[in-house]
Amino acid sequence: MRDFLFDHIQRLSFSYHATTPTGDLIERVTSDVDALRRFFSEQAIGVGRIALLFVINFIAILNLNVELALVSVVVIPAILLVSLWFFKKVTKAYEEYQAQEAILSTTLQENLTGVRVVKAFARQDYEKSKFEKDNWGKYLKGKILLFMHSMFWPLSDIVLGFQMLFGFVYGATMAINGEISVGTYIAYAGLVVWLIWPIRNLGRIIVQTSTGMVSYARLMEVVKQQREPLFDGQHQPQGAARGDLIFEDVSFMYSDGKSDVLKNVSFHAKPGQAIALLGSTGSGKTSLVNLLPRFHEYTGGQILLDDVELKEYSRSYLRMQIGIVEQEPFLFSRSIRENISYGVGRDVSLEEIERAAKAAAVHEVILTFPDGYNTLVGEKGVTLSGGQKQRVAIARTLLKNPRILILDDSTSSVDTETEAEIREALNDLMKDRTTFIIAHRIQSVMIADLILVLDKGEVVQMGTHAELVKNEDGMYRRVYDIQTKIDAELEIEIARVN
Ligand code: TTP
Ligand code: MG
Repeated sequence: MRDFLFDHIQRLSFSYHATTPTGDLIERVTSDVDALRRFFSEQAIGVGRIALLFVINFIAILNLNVELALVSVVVIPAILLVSLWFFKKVTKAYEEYQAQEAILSTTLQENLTGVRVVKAFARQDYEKSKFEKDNWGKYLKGKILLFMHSMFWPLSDIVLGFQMLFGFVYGATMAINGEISVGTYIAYAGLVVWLIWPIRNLGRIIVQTSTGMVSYARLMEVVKQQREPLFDGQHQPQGAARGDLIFEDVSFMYSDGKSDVLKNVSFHAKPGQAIALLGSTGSGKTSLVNLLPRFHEYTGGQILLDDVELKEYSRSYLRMQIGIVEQEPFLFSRSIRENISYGVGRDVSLEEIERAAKAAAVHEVILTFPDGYNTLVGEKGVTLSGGQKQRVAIARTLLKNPRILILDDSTSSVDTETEAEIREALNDLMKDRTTFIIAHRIQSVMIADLILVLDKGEVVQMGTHAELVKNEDGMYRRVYDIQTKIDAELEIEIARVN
């Protein structure tokens, strides 16, 4: 079950993950699966035992005397009713308890992930009291649950105690009146205890089933989510794509968004060309390139890859053809070697990995680590700087050898010298691929065959560097002027210091 959930959650869409707290999912995969397992191993087995004991003893008493047998089970409907009533109450209380626990694990998970932010803003006290509040909420919910159980037990025991007493008195009266023999009465007294025991446990099982049902429902909520179909496309080309991309009037809005993030974007990227996207933060650059591997579906217009609409391709095919170096790359807590060869889909030699690392200007850095390429990244190993992470991510993408390469701001956290180094390496690698470069520095985009200047989701300018620079009033020229001015001032300053 847990394995299934893990696989399932990995296959859900981006928008599902964007709106679901990680802590909540962790809670469902761990605690709820456990509750369900406990239910099956402890309760479900008990049901058979209870039924068997009840039937055997009931038949035994029936053989002694029919009237006595019926008298001994009159409370069963009452017990059932009370149990069902408690079942409903406990279900609700347990639901709230689990929901609160999920809130608590979300708080915990976010704080651990964001511990640097918490420290940097000196918010430990705030976060501590927030956690305490959530934890206190869980404690109260747990107390309510406990209280319900502690109400149920004495109540059901009292009812059953009266039942037993009633049976004894009734049987005794029958014996005194000579309706049954004393021997029968003694046999009855011995058996009735074993008739009450299963009834008592039936109540317990009904009440405890609620926890199993709640966890089951919580798991089903996740299971019912649509997986992102990976192989749905009709069009499945055999070989690699050529990388010819045409955007026609493409617009796009996030499923939870209010307005279009991209508006009527049209351009043509020919195979092997480099397309640069320039624009202020939030102008939609990342959103635009994320449409290509179908992380999200565009809402208007069309995108053609090699003259076939993108929606015709399967996601798995597109993702094989497209390599992305993300804005904030993520590395696993595994060795650097594993991180670089991640997702290549074939065996790769160390030479290949080294070649990719050299191209991404990170080979030298890796050699300075204690175990070289086998050094672990993250908690148990070295901590990489932002720029080093990005370069490892570039190496990873280069090794995948995609037809379409997307570099989302991938040189933003490296120094100018390293950037030039990477750019040189990339120039070679970009040769036969359609490449999208998202960058803020003019130097990174001026080599592109086509530059798109984005503003609030619209393409406001389009052309080569030479063309765009000529337009004195254009946004591109403005950015260019500012950047060259800063660079010039910087050079003067450096010359002065030296
Ligand atoms: P982006 O496409 O992320 O903007 P950007 O990549 O151009 O910006 P940056 O240079 O900082 O990387 O976002 C465009 C708009 O879309 C922005 O207003 C936020 C919005 N948005 C969503 O509504 N949902 C999302 O999941 C994302 C990623 C963005
Ligand atoms: Mg971005």
